[in-house]
Amino acid sequence: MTSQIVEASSRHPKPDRVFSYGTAGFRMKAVLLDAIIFRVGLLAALRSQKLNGKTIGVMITASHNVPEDNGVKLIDPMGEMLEESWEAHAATLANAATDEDVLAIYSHLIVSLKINPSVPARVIFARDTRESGPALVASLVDALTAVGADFTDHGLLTTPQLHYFVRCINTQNPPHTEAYGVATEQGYYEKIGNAYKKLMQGKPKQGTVTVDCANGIGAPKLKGLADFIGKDTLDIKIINDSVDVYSKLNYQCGADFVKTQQRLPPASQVASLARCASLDGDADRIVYYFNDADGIFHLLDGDKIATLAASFITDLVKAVGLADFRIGVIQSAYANGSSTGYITKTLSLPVVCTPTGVKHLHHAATKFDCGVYFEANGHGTVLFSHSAHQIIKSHLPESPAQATALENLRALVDLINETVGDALSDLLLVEVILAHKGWGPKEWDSTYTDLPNRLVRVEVKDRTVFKTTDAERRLLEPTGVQEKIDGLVGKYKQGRSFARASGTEDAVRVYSEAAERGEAEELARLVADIVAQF
Ligand code: G16
Repeated sequence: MTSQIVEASSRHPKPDRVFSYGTAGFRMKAVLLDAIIFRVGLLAALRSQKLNGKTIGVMITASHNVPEDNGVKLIDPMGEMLEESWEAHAATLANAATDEDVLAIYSHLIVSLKINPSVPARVIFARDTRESGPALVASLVDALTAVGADFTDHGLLTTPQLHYFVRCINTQNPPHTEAYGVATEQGYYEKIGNAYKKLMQGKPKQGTVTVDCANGIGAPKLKGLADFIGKDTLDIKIINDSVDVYSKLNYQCGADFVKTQQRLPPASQVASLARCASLDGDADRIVYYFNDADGIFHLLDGDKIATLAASFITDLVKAVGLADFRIGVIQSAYANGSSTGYITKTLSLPVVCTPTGVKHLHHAATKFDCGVYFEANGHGTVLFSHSAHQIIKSHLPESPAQATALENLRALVDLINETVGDALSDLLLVEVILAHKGWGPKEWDSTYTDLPNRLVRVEVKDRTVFKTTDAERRLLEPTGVQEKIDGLVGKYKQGRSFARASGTEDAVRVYSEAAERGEAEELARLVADIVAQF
């Protein structure tokens, strides 16, 4: 096998640069990725062998990035992101200078991680709709073939669908007692679609929801889900579904566009107060929004989804009669200050702040019976702990009202994709909650008022010089920069601002909020000016 690895590796020469495993795996211009994908294939096989042949997922996507980019993320057996300690192994392999070095590092990992190379490796993979996808799949297959791994190509899937498949496969046999579902697209549609139908029984129609699919993989998959559910229960209009025109992916549309531009995607033609939502390129993020009667745009972002879900679950758990059930909300530094205040003061729930990246939020959410985690950009889900699952499954209701609430809670657990943020599952979750509360987007929006905020992308010479602390809310380096930001922030009422290097794009992100829109804009501009000097 050793000669196969060197020979196969020689077909995937490494460009002369340093690669790092970022917020969501490796992500860059697709033309640079061939060698990385090959080496990630080697690592996926090792990861599976280390975990005794459990199935590992490899998703080829660059999510919200521009069409010319691509990327790769690894999925661990329960559908969660790759364990953090292995990110360093991924980076070491990715940066091996020669084909012989690739083999040497691969062999070293077998020894140092005590991997039994005779254990069969099992890997499944999928990709989003990008033009560069098929060639990168070929690089991955080359690696998996070289090491004799057992693999399945699932073609085009959303990222969360692949996460779901991985968990289904790894939980289908004993000793697992909680099979997650059937590892097919039909199985996915049935699990979340049936749960949605159950939760919508007897609820009045809410009018059409218009969903912008960012011209990505979410479009055909949402159509599949909507067809399964049926028009009578899910009244949906899909826009931006041109998956065959590669250049349109995420262009003037999608969750990232709407969140950063704070306006409707141009293709969206909707009446005032109509519910709208946007997915991103691999359908793991969603934001809602609407135009009010005066034509003013209102964003219902990840914070608003988190607060909606947390308040609904709190009420449902009370209605079921579950005592001592700990619900918590996990956010990142981008969470609007008003949302954090609303969660702690109005909902009386604890809030945890972690660095950016769902891998961090997901981990923190596991510490609660029910952890609701969302990044403001719309990436998130809800987790129920193992014991919460058991309690919900075995609880005996003491009244008809408790029995109904319990049925709803059980259906809600099925509706939610607990492996990772899933725009399709989150869309149905929001639709269910609004229907149960009898709310339109205006009522939802009025729960609290966001502080005016601004998110700016700043291109710099070298983003790696920006080092942060305190869940990325403060800069340690370059020296002196944080003091300058503090000096500016102090001048604005309710001012807050931070800068951090993106882990998915070659840029630094600056976030600011303040009591007045003009002030939030000005603060962001001034901080961006400081950052741009590096
Ligand atoms: C990825 C991560 C998210 C993160 C986003 C932006 O999203 O999964 O957790 O918020 O990148 O990260 P950064 O600010 O470091 O660029 P996606 O949807 O692009 O996979």
